[in-house]
Amino acid sequence: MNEKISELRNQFEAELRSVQNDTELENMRVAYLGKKGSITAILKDMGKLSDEERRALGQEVNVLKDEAAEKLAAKKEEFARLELEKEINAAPEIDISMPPTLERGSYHPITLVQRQCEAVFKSMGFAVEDYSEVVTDYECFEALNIPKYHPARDMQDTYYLENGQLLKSHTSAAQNAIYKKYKKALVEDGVPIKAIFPGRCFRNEATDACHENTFFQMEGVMVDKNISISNLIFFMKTMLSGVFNRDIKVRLRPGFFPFVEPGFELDINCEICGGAGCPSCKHSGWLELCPCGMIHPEVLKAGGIDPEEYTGFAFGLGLTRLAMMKYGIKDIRDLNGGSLASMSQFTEDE
Ligand code: FA5
Repeated sequence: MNEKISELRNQFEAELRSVQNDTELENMRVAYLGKKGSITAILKDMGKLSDEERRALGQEVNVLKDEAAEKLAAKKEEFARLELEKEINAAPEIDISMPPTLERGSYHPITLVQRQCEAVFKSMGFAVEDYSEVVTDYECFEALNIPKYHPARDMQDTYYLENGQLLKSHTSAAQNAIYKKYKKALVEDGVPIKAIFPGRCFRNEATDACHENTFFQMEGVMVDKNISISNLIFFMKTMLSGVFNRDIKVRLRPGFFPFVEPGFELDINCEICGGAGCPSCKHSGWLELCPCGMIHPEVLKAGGIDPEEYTGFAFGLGLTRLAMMKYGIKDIRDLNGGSLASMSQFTEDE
C-alpha cells in the first residue's frame, strides 16, 4: 500500500475518533474531501504520474475517499441518534400508547351557586352584568349616599390603592353605572331596569368560619314605577327556592345601609347546624345572607333617575355564604383553599 495513503488513513481515523459534534465533523469533511481537501489533492495530482503509478494509486485513493465519506456519514448518524436520545430522556414520561384519561375538571361551588342564581333571575327577565374589581371612591361610596367621613364607611374595611382607587368592597359599587346604562330605556321606552351583577369583593377582615377577605356577592336591582317591598320579598323567595329546590327558613329584620330606605337583613337558618348554633353561624343559628331594601332616593338621583317617579329595590346576596349553606361547607376558608379533592365533589349538581 502507498505509504502516503496509509498515513492519511491513520490520520483520518485518529481525527474521526476525537470529533465531538456536527460542526467539527463538517470541518473534517471539508479538510479531507472538500475542493482543497487532502484526499482531493492527491486525486488532482494524479495527472503528473505515469499510467502505471496512476492506476495503482488511483484505486487506493478512491477506496480511501469512499471509506472516508462512509465513515463521516456514519458518524453524522451517530450524533443525530445521541441528540434524539438526549431529548427523549429529558422529556416527561408519557406513554403515548395508553388511552387518554377521562378525568374532567369541575366547577367551583361558588360558580355553581352563581350559575343557579343567574338561571333563576334570567328566567325572570334580569340582565347579567359584569363589573370591574377596581373602582372609584365615587362608585363604591359617594354615589351610594356615603359621603367622605361618613361613619358608614367603617362598616367595610376597604383596601385603598395608591392612585386613590380601591378594591371593590361590595358589588353595590356597580349600581350607579347600571342605572346610567339603563335609564334611557326606562324613561323613554318604559322598560324596567332589572339587572344582577355578581362579582368578587375584598375587605381587610379578620377571617373566621364565615368571614373571608376575598368573597363573592351578587347584587340585584329592579327599578320601575310602583316597585314595593312585596316585589323585593317575592324575588328573594323565588331566588332561594330556585337554588335550594325546597323551602328554606329565612328571617327579615331591619338593617341599616345608607343606600336603601327602608333596609333589611335577610338571614338564612343555618343549614350546617339546623339552627342549633355552630361556628359557621357564630353560634346564633342564623347566617346573614342577603341584605336588601328599597333604593334610597339620593342613589336614584345620582344614577340620573327621578325618585319622584320611580322606585326600586336592591339586594346584595353573599354568594360565598350561599355556597356554604347549599353544600354544607362548614368553613368559608375551605372555598379559597384550592383543594381540588374537596372542591370537585359538587359537579354532579350541574
Ligand atoms: C353589603 O355589602 C351591601 N352592599 C349589601 C346591600 C346591597 C344592602 C343592596 C342593601 C342593598 P354586607 O356588608 O352586609 O352588605 O354584605 C352583604 C353580604 O355579603 C353579607 O350578608 C354576607 O353574606 C356577605 N359578606 C359580607 N362580608 C363578608 C365576608 N367577609 N366574608 C364572606 N361573606 C361576606
